Amino acid sequence: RRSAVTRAVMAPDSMKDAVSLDNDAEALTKSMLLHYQYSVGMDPTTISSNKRAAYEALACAVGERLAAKFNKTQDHFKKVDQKYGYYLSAEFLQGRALLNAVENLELESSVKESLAKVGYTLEDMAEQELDMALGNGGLGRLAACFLDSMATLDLPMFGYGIRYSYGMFKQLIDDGFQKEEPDYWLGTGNPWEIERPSTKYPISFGGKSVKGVWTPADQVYAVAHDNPIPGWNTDNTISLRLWGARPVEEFDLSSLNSGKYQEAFEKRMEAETICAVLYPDDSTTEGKILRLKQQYFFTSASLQDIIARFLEAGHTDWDTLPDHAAVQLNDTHPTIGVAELMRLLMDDHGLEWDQAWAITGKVFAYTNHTVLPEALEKWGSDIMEDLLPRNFEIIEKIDKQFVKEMTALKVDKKVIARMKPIGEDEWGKGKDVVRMASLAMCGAHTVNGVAAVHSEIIKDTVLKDFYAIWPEKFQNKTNGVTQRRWLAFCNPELRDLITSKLGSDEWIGDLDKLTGLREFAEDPEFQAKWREAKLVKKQALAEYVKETTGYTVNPEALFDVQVKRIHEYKRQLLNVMRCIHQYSVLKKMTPEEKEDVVPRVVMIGGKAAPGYAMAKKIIKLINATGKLVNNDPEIGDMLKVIFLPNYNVSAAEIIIPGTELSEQISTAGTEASGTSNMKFAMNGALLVGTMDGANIEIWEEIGKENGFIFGAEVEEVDALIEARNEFEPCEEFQAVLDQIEAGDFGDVEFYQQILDALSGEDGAHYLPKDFYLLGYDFPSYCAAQDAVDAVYKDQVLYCSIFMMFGCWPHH
Ligand code: NBG
Repeated sequence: RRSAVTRAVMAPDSMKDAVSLDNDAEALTKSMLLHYQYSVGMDPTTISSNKRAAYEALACAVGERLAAKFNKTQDHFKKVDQKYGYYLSAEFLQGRALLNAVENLELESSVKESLAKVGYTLEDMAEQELDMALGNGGLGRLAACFLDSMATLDLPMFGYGIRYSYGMFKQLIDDGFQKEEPDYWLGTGNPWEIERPSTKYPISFGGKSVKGVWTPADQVYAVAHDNPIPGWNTDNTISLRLWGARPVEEFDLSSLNSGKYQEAFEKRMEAETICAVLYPDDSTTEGKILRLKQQYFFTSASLQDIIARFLEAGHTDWDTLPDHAAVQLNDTHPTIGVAELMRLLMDDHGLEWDQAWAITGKVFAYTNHTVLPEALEKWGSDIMEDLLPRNFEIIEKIDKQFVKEMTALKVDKKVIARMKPIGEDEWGKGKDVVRMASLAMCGAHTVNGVAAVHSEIIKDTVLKDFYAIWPEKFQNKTNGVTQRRWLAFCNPELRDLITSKLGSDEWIGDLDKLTGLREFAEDPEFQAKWREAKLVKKQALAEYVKETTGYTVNPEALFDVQVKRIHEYKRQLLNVMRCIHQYSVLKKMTPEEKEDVVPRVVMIGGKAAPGYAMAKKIIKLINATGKLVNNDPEIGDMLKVIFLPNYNVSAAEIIIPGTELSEQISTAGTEASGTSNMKFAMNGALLVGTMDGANIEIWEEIGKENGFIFGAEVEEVDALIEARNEFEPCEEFQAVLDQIEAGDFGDVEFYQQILDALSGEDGAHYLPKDFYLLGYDFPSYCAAQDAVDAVYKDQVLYCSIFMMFGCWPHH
């Protein structure tokens, strides 16, 4: 976009004063109107009738204020020449930018005033923006929250990722089934990014490498796109730098001249394909070559950029690179960076192996986000060698060096064989693979898990062998979320209440300050206000439910929510099975018993990976349950079961503030951390869950007596899985299975896979029978839900407990 500054140069003299970047409503209105005319290119008299164009003009007006701070920050960084932190992530689940920028820049009242003049509200404008959904779930949203924190904490950081043209697919629900639609989020333009066509790096693929000299077959350019990320209560505005792919040669003129149009544009198409689409997998990998291409593409570009910044600052001593750059690898996706930094240091900058290896080992740190072994990426050695022959050569040498080192340490040969970066694929086939987690373990100085329990589990499971030799590399960094987006901005009612009680809004920058509310947890007046604030958000959520599903729900009912990717280990199935059970219980009740029921709306939302059949069947079962229960006049408000379609960041901003009970019910030991548990807690929702991930730390903080904890614990799980064939589930659990089998929810054949997974013989499904222990945990889950009902009946008690959650300080 063109800036208002250049515009003013072209504009008549009378307009020259209109470029003030002040934050008052007058200055902002002027900017917006100028942009409406000159950046968006619209007739000024139409602004009140063209919402989309008005949004674009507003985004430009806010965007240039962001850019001013951004420039100031980058300038400052250069002057100080400090150590930068770099967060390399294949996913950034940013959501919308407008409200976040408006709030962080403290523009809310000016923007509202400016918009009122042209007949809009801030919500009208916010709705125009498509979510920047360049991530799948927790891992990508964590990256986005980290950027927000880094900016707010005044840290000199950069985020690096991929500018996908298509983000996370849009989920439609058609007759209860998930349908996917591509998310062409850039189709309406992105007024927030700053494209930098001159900041570009060549990225090579294929060809041959002979004795360290790589002759690639293909090359593309990675072009930088900066997305400014503002901090709260600071000028610090950092960049999320996303790489887009461009062909090295625009197109082949000779083919074009001879009429071969397709051939002429082939290279362009090939380049654009690299960044075309986000892989919609969560916690599992899709070993497609294109994905490796994407990973190498953004990792190489980022490392080249990091080196360029180091050189530009005038540094000549390579050994000091680790004093100027710390690179965090978000999961295994960017771990090819270990080989790539070696390549850049040796081939482009002439360093010897040993020096390059010493530097590399001080630059990288690696975060592990899952213990599901299928999510630790492995690439066929043949694929790696074909696509990145020079990097493969380097990995081979790292492999040899590792074996030598381990042999010297007298590590058992078999153990070395299963640890080394290149080895046999244990899933059979005897094919050699490159193990990306192993490469990360060799090349990084530390590895961290994302919650205390998870960091312990990786030492005993997926990274056990490495823990035995390098215990000093292991750390924990429990996940966190930003209270700006997830409380202050999405729940202004609660924000204002908290601020008025604490007498300051400092907690928006320092969440520990929330503990100051604890002494008021039992104060009736404060409780009443808290409930009022919650009711406003529940009403908003009820409207959202109506709009997106057509169902009417009662805002006085208990709002019970589980929103996250659909996965067997997260056990949405356990949730819906309890709904089915509860439905039977309600059906059998006398009118007197019914009087005593706590009305509940159970909401479940989330996307299933398009190729994950089981997850898609679970979605259908939830919808079918809703259809049966919600239309039963005997049930009325006592129970509603709702599937919330197309769960994404913007939906979460409506759903989370309106929730009273959050479901975090994964099988113990499977959910690395979870992050929605924290967002719900901040918004004062009770938590029903297992002793898993960060739930454990939340309860440690607020007191287990305030938790609705159920289910097997980590230490018990292995033995229970082992004994699964002897285990007889309770009658109630069996009754639910029988109902499914009786066809109450439609086609039995369709649900057979679910039935097999839960009760079939081993081998009926690709995992052992009831691998996730739904049968075992079912009774204690139901009991925990009854306990929630009992507390909910005593609104004063309920309120004091959920205020304890609201006071949970994040670390
Ligand atoms: C996810 C875990 C979550 C965790 C987020 C962020 C992957 C591979 N892992 O439990 O399942 O909260 O990462 O760390 O997406």
